[in-house]
Amino acid sequence: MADNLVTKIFKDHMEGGTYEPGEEVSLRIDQTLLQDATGTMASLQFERMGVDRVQVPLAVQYVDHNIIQLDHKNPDDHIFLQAFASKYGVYFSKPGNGICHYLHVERFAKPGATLIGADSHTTTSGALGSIAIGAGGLDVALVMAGRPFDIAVPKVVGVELTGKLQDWVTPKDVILELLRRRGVRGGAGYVFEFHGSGVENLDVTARITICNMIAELGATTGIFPSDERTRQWLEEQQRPDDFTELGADEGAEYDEHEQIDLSELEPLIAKPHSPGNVVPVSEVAGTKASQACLGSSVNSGFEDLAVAAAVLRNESVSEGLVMTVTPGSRQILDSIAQTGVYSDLVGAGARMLEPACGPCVGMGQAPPSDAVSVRTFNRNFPGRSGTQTDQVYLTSPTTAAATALKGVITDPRELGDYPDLPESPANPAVDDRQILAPAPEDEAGGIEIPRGPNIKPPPEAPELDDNLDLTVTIVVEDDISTGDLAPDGVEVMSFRSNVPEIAKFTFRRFDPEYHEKAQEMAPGAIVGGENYGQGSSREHAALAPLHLGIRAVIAKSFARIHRRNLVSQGILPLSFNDPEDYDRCEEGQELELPEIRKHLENGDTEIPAKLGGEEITLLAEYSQRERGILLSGGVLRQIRKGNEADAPASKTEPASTGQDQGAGS
Ligand code: MIC
Repeated sequence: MADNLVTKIFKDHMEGGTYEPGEEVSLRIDQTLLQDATGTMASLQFERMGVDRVQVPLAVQYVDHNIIQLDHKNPDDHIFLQAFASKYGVYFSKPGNGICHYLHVERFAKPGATLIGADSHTTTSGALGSIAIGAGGLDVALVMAGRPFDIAVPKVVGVELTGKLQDWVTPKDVILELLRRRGVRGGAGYVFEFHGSGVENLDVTARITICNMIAELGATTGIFPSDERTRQWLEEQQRPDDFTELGADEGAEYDEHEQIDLSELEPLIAKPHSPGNVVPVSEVAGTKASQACLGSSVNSGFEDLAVAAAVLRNESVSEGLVMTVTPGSRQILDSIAQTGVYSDLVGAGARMLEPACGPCVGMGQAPPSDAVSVRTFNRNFPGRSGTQTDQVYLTSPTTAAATALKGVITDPRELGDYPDLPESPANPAVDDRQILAPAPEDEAGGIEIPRGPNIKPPPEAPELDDNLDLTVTIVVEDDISTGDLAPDGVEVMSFRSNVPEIAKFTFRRFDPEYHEKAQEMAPGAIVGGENYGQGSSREHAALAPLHLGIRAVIAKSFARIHRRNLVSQGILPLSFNDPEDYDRCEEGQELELPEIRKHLENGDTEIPAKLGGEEITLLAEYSQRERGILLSGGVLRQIRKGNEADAPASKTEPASTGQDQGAGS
């Protein structure tokens, strides 16, 4: 049978289950990735699992998200993470070394490998032919402790690429085109596999851009075949042995199809406040912009920065605009320095930032109130930039550079002839000295892990009660992002290792006093619309509500990673049987879930509930594994129960490989 690439890699890594779309399978994982903003909670949870050393072939901890170091909080987190990594067998990439996604593709990703990372843009490594999936920190910690990753088999969309991009049109326009067609909910439950004659016209930097932002479709991940471009990249990265040619079998089938003729694309832009709000640049051309930000989590590769530098060479950024440039890694910074790209950008007046996520997650460079900021980043959710009244547009490096030059949003094709670009150095400066290897196992026991005063233990849910009597604490709209639950920006992100503090910012966009109200109403429920919890993987978006006493979230539909995080933390994600019941929900209403424990134990999918005294039906569509976790009150409590049950035989036995144990499994 002719398999597509996704199926091949899944089958090659399956340790249990049946390969049928929608059915859960257990995948063996080759690599894990943590970054600092998700890594502290994941590490604290890993410590509770009682494992001496990571059980996965490669685990990496990057420090890239919060390196503002406003006070002791971030640096305390960094030294905690460094010591943790050394003790437990994790590679540690120091702050300033680069953004996890770029670094992972440069130094570690491999064709045919599986990677689970506590960051939704882990998908970036699909550029090298890995199955790379974003997950919550606790899920990554479980994999680090030696468990497989349980996931419902996704459907595969085959995206056939033909032709070649025209001058000024870029790989960013390819992913924006997919977002224009399908929107931010259009990828849920799918992996996007790119194939066809146009693939060879996209280099690895281009593939990085597309795979990074596939997360914006709500997709499980995206993947390119491993071909001659991949071989070249791995050779330049001095990792030729990591290359294997990999692709779909001749005549492979896909569940759905998309076709993109690269030569027909035009420059595109996502308007505020959603990556799915895509229009041709020409439609908004002429809009005055105050800021142009290039690079960061996506579009910070050598080719991205080189084209912007060529546009700005011997020119100056517009008087009314500030431009920032963030290279993706130390290696890219070195390449742009060697080739004159750096000096062209500096000469034009761009502000050069260090290789880190930076403004992409609101870590500095917030735009002025109500101002238009044109960014090559991946998300423009309201307030993510740090300014509550921001107007953020997402676009390509060529459109951002043209805009920086003119001061108004500009279709880059208006600039005329395409400039000459410097060649990327054939041998970039590969230097792993800032990626620290862990201590040898026999020395690890003596390592003390420093814990600054801002590092607090993560909360845990209680075991599920027989009945739940809750109060609806808030009713929110469609497409709530995890940034609404645990906001971005310097102030809030410095509390990523302190759930009680970060919980004070939950839903502040709608109600700055929400945290107090929720605690008064506890135990509580949240009511949401479609795609609840879209965006990031941050499990703080589940941990903060948990701390505030939330026991259930009822929504029309959930974003994949956030739904999984709710389950892992013992919060019930429920959906409406009749979506019109959403309209009857009001803050302060009572929500009764009688005999909820029994319903979960029985495997019932339709749950009777009372909302404000009226009977409604809710859907509890869980796998057996998920029921076990929810009954136990979250994964950690479930593991402890399992360990206690095993205690006479092996008291210190860690969470070993195998399915989660629990009442339902
Ligand atoms: C993002 O782009 O939203 C982030 C910040 O990288 C998050 C991770 C986090 O919130 O720590 C993500 O994508 O998962």
